[in-house]
Amino acid sequence: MIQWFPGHMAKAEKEMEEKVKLVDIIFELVDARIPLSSINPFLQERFHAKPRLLLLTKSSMADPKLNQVWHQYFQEKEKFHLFIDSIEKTSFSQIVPLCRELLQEKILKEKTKGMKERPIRAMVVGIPNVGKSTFINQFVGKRATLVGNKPGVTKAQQWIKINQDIELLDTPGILWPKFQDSTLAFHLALTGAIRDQVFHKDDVILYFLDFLKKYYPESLEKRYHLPRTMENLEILNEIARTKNFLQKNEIEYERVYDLILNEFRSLKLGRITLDRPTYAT
Ligand SMILES: Nc1nc2c(ncn2[C@@H]2O[C@H](COP(=O)(O)OP(=O)(O)O)[C@@H](O)[C@H]2O)c(=O)[nH]1
Ligand SMILES: [Mg+2]
Repeated sequence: MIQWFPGHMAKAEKEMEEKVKLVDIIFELVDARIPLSSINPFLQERFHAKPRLLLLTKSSMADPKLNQVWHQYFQEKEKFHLFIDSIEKTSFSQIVPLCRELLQEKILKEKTKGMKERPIRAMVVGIPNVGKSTFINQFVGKRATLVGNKPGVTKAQQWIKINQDIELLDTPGILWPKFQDSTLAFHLALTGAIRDQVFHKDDVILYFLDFLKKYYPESLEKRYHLPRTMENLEILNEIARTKNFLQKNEIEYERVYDLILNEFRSLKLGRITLDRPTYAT
């Protein structure tokens, strides 16, 4: 099991707590390929029931069939979720309407109090590498303007006005992933949510080969022309031989691991979703 003790995280979380107070809604970004491994189940508890919109990023990298399955799952559990892709801006136009729906009561309350209509204030949170920066850049686009500091906010905090309807904090809150079990940790490692240096690559790759054999055997066959029945070590050796990853007749396993990892991350193995709702509980 992976050991990982981030000393700076407590401080970062404290800062985030302050920021959360300033917003109407939290956009929690999760990776559509690992919706469970990348979600923070304690977010709402922690942040005083602040409304949350779950945005499943990189949905164009995830298995379309599994996107459907996950959609069903969240439909029952969490009505307010959206599959997006920040590169292609998929479903971006649905974000504000969903926010309005989620915040309906609050908006109505302010209206009946005679308060002037104001933009919804949102902030982005998520574990590393889910696409927070990419989302903010793409959501903001070119037309947005910096709003500057709000009165009463001690710490310099930039707000970006997206349009009349919504403003976004310019820096995201970084959440820490959970390592409840090794499957979860493997999924985080494969998608790049935890850096390559902190896990044992051989464990991750062996897990991934088993996973491919079970759920995506056809991509193993298509990409490497290797049968799904082949032993993992044999698979690694075969790939090394084809790619000529040999040094003085010794197989360079590190290079094979990196190749497989890169091919998964660059979609050369197809659109693959790692998390399945079966171990949802
Ligand atoms: N295809 C695709 N790639 C994405 C998406 N969002 C982020 N990425 C890629 O994922 C990587 C991490 O994104 P980044 O925004 O830096 O993540 P952050 O650590 O949460 O800020 C980058 O290589 C992005 O190009 C998305 O919606 N679709
Ligand atoms: Mg970032």
